[in-house]
Amino acid sequence: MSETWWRGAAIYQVYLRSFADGNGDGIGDLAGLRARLPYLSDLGVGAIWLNPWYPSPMADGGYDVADYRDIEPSFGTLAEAEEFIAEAHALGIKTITDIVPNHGSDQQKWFLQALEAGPGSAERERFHFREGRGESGELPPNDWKSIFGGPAWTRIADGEWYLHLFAPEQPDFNWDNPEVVEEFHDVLRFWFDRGVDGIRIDSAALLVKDMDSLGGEEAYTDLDGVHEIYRGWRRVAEEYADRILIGEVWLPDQERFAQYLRPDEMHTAFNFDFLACTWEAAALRCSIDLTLATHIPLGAPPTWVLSNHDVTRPVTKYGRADTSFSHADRKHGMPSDPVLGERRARAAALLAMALPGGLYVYQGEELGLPEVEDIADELRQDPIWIRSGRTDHGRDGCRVPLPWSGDEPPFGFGAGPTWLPQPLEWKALTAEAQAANPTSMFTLYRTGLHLRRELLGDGTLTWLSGAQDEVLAFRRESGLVCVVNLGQEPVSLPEHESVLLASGPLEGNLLPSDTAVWLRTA
Ligand code: TEU
Ligand code: CA
Repeated sequence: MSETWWRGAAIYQVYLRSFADGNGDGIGDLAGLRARLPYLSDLGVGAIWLNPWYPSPMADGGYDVADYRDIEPSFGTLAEAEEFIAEAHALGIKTITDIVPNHGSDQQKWFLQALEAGPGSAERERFHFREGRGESGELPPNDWKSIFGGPAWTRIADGEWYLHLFAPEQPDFNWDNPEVVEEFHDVLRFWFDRGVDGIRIDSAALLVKDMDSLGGEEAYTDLDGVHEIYRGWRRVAEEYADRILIGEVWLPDQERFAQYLRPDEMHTAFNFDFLACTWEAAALRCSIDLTLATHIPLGAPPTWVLSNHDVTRPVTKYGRADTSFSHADRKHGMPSDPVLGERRARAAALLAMALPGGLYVYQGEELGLPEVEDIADELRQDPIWIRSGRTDHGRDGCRVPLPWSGDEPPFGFGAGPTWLPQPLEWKALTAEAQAANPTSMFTLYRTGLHLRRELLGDGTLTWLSGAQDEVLAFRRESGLVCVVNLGQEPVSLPEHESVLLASGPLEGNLLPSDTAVWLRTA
């Protein structure tokens, strides 16, 4: 078993805009993050992944990158980013930056040059420009739909159309063009040279397009050509010591997913199957088994993700009658029982932390923040809201600035009003309030992450025989046994030496419903 840091790391996801504000403008920034590094060190994380921190018009929260080699001014400066990397390293925390290769911003230099240079130019060849259909080109080149809603094509003044799988402000690069390939190799080197330990690759399966295909996701999802791109990226990563590539690969087919993890491609990828899984023992067991079966033969460590900046917060999701997640139906407004949701989210956290491989924790997950569903419509920022014709409420509800301390907004986030308003009820959920409470979600995560470092991480698991259908029970190499009761009735604990950690109170030797426990065994 390899000892490299990333194989078993707990990676904390920082959505910078909403983490902590250092200069009081209501927007999180690098100064705020640097001031809170001791919090992350104390929490026990091994690495920090930051969502895009580059100059951006923020048409999609920074996933519309205007310059891949600089820092968004409202977040800070390149010098501050370098200081952040050094300070994290001094605390033993690795850093991971987010690269967006599928598309840039419409304000990015290359796109502005392409508009200027006109049809047929080499500048336009860096993107997907086409003439329209119809008598005067008034119809888009094909019927592809944007993932955010509406057509995937926008027409410009000279009559040509350009492709954007996401918002119109995010034109797609043409990955058949060697200039694009070279440019991103250079961007990777730029950040590796500045000391980042890993790269999270945004929308990694979407880069290659089959323009002759009539449409539907199969025209741009997981085409074979993407693998050659990541082989090139791996060669760049190998020029440096101990740097990794992490793919954002949403694919329903685990066999196809696993191809990205071949030894000459990415090191790891996010396991969204587990994130989307319902709170049911059989479904979770099946997802865990499938994940292990696809990763272990490749020698790649699995990853476990309960949330991120694109999905419904776990306490809200698990409090609903339907506990599944899908981008197509976010279940906005579906009633959620907060007590049940928190109980299950606590149990899910101990489950995810005990599984072999890497773990991702999205900021606020450790505080048990719920999805904020009552943001006023006019304050919503996610392009999905407008582009879906105000039918899909989008992702703002999991991106509300963190509550740090105090009794009222901005709860220590900064000095003034936050870019999205915080609910008044978050007074009980501040990091300060929770740190002092031994039964809080924060204390559970903190204790769990520290134990995990010592006893868990990379490796494999053995299911315990004889557990009831509604119970997940497995042993790790260190002898730690994790038991999760997803049934209605309490169940007896297996033989053990001591209880290391439980997600809720035990009833003597019984594990109550929707509760998880870590046991030390011989
Ligand atoms: O997401 C890629 C993606 O396709 C989905 O996660 C997407 O957010 C969802 O389908 C919308 O319903 C990545 C980023 O994580 C996301 O924040 C960006 O908006 C997107 O890429 C575009 O860069
Ligand atoms: Ca700020």
